[in-house]
Amino acid sequence: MALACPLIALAVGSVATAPVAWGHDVLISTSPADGQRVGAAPSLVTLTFSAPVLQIGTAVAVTGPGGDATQGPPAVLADTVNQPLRGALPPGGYRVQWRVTSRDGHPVSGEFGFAVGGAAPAGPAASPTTGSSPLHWPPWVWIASATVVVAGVLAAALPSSRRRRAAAGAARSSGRSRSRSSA
Ligand SMILES: [Cu+2]
Repeated sequence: MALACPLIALAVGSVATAPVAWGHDVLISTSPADGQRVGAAPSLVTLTFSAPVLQIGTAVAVTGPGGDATQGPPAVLADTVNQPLRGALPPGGYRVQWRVTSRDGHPVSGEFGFAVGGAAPAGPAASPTTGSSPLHWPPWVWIASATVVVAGVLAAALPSSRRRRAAAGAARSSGRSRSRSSA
């Protein structure tokens, strides 16, 4: 049981923390907006979330005709993330790929595009996507997987004598059914 106890604790713990998965933050708006065409190159890309996000794990990549368009790291200010851009960005389509850490500790990510000058925006004009984290499985998945883990641990922890008896019983019954079917 020395191995079994930590496994059971892990399974029970994952069920207990599962409801937290429903509280992650979402992207509310961006500047420039997804699909927007701006006349002059912006000096910042701003992302606004539904609640303050954590400082750790924030990443914003902005790529355009000249490659990487960012200048320095993103700044997290409560529910807003500002990514400074290089000066004199060439006209064309720009693609923004972002990732932040929600208050509940889960990563949230997505991408969008905007254009500088007359060019078409780069990237999908789709709504922001949420990174697929295993922590965002619905609760029933957690309960089912935890049940399987606990059942497996209990089966492995059965005294070997009981398992031998059970195996012997299974062999006897399968032998009986074989002889019945051959008769
Ligand atoms: Cu979450």
